[in-house]
Amino acid sequence: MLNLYYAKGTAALAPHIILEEIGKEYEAIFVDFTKAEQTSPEFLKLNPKGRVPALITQNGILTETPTILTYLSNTNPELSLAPTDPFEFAIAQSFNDYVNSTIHVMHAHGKRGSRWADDTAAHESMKAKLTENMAECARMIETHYLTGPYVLGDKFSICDPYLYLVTRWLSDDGVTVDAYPNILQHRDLMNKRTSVAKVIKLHD
Ligand SMILES: N[C@@H](CCC(=O)N[C@@H](CS)C(=O)NCC(=O)O)C(=O)O
Repeated sequence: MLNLYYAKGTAALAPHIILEEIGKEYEAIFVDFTKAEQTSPEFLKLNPKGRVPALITQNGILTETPTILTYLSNTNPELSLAPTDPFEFAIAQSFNDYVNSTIHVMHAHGKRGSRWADDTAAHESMKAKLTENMAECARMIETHYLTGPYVLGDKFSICDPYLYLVTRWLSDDGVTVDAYPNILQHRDLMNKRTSVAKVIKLHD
């Protein structure tokens, strides 16, 4: 059985939704950031990065959201959660990598500035650019990545819960999501899924 370590409002939401979509037995284990459990010796023994998501599989631990999403899709091929055509699959990876390497990092500049600088004035400076930078990410998704109604077109895939998470982060970071009709439509579509309705309660 798979174990997913998660915390509220984090990137773990994306694989959490996919685990529900898959419908097999799994355990979601809450890591309480308010108690700094992600840096406890027990958790660091599992994941030395001190981050979530972390997925424990029968072969060992997996970290990095796009990796976990791809693993879940590859181990459940009958559900077609990612394209099989190499180019189409690369497009899916391009989106998930963009979220992981650019959007997530940008979002972290809001509350986790101490990763990049010790100077509190620098933290404020990073925060001051947050909405502008996240709005640029929203524009890139709206005009470049999001084919619609799902990220890759007509079919739900491992990209969709990741965009759903980003849409929440956009609002948190002061971006007016209403200005992006495709993203808005995507959020509404995702809100109708049973998997999302079930999992979101644990992340709010
Ligand atoms: N690139 C990693 C980033 C993981 C990450 O930074 N997760 C955040 C939550 S969204 C975290 O665990 N933060 C804990 C901390 O900063 O102490 C991934 O996508 O899995």
